[in-house]
Amino acid sequence: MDNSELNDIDGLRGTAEAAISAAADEAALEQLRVHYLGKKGALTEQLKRVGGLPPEQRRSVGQAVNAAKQSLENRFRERRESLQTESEAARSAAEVIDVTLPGRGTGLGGPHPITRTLQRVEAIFGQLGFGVAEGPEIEDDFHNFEALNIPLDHPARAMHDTFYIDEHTLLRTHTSPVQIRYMLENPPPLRIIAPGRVYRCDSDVTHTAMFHQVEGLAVDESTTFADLKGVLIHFVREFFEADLKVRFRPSYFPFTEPSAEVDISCVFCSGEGCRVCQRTGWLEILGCGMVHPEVFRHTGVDAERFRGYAFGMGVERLTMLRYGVDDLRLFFDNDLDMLRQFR
Ligand code: 2U9
Repeated sequence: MDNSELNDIDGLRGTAEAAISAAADEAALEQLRVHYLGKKGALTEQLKRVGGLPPEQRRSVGQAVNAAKQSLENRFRERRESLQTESEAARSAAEVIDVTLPGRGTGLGGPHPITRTLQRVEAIFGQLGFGVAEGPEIEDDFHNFEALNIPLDHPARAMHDTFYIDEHTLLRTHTSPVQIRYMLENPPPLRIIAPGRVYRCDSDVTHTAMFHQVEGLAVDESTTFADLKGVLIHFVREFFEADLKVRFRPSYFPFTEPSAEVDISCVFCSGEGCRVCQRTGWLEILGCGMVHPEVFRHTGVDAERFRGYAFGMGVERLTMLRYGVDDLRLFFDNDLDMLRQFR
């Protein structure tokens, strides 16, 4: 028997095995497979030649080619599997998350300055026994005006610059309708504050069409103007954390009688007189009074038996005075450099 055919096959197999072991990746391996085992591959060509050999050689050469083919196929499969394992390992090594690395920063936000003021006001009155009441921002004529002793022909209607939705429906111009609703549903004694958004069709440098108010209402059998003074003086000193002077000036509101406006000694110049207080030494910060009997009549409260006081203040103004913000519009621009200062 001629051994040269068998030697050729062994040689081919040896070269192929070395190349398989050296293949760097799956693509290179696939190229090798085509080269040796593909339709026109080296080993395939050998197999095709078997038929042309002398009969006594066919069997042994055929068996040798088939054995080589079988063995190379196994080598290819093993090498492919190990290359896949390697590349999988490399990929997961690259994806590893180092949980010990410092974080990127969480970008914590904070409450808006108006929210902070509302929280302070609610906390101070909360300690005095006032609950928080809320109501709709879209109101009707009765709750926003009529029940507050502001009839249709009252000049105060014009002062309110109302946004009307239709003849009887409007955006509330103050939070007073909240107290009206509360009195209609709850018998006295009562002590509530009503914080929230209000709307007036009026905007310039010192007015925005939407702003915030906190109003308060206390009704009991023996409530007096002296109680009102005590509560408000306590409130402003707590709110500004200063031993401010407070004065009550007679004023007029349709829903209170008597009525007063409250000034505090200027928080910027301690009453010396400066640009903010227009050299007066005083800053006006709220309005108040004893609930008008007409308001009690509209809400079913016995005005012979009960009396009450009420007050109202603008939240933007309180916030500007407490934090020294000199432009109202800064509250509504949502500029992060501004807001971050309140974190
Ligand atoms: C009821 C009865 C009486 C609420 C009051 C004021 C005085 C007042 C202004 C302050 C600045 C509004 O934000 S502002 O423009 N408010 O001066 N508010 S007494 O009186 C009421 C409320 C509800 C049932």
